[in-house]
Amino acid sequence: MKIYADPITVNCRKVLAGLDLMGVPYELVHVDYFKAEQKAPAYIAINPNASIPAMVDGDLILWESNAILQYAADKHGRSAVYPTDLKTRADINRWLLWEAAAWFPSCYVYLVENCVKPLLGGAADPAVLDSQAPNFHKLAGILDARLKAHQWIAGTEVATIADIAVASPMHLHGWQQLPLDDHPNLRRWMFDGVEKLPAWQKTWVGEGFITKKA
Ligand SMILES: N[C@@H](CCC(=O)N[C@@H](CS)C(=O)NCC(=O)O)C(=O)O
Repeated sequence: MKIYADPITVNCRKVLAGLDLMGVPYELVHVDYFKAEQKAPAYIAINPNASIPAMVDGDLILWESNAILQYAADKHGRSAVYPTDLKTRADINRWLLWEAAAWFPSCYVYLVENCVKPLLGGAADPAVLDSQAPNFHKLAGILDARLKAHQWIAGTEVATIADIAVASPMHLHGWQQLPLDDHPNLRRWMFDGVEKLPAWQKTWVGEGFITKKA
């Protein structure tokens, strides 16, 4: 299984951490995001969206990070991290869709304003952050309520691909300056749960979008 990715990005870290969580081997093909290699014709032939990540496994080409995790877990029978019982699976699928459709776009605003813009020599626009804040708190409140009753998102004994997927858009939460103070269960899950997972630590990304600790 080849994974085309740049480990610094949200959706690439998601796939790499998820594959590590499930213990599935892969070959990383580095696509340099800041060199815009995702826009090169050779890569667009794999992923016409010109976005990363993408996966090639034999004759199967797959893009969409959550679809890659679902496929890898099913192919390798990793039912602990992607349970097969009907209701738990439906619940996890729901959180994966919610992450892609609602959570990632909201967290991404903070990533762009507080990380990417300053890194490129610009400055965050407070008006953009202010206008996103109500939506962010609505979504974070939904997640916080779920985590009040559960250690992990899907109510399982161990972390699942739902935890990795939903944590990924906030992977640089400090640098993103995500307003997490009002969401204690979300904080506990992220700080004492996800960030303690070896799979998460192995795919560490720090301020400046660096992937190696000094
Ligand atoms: N829904 C897609 C989103 C992929 C995506 O947006 N990837 C970003 C990096 S996290 C990207 O490559 N964006 C293209 C660009 O900024 O040029 C997925 O989950 O795979």
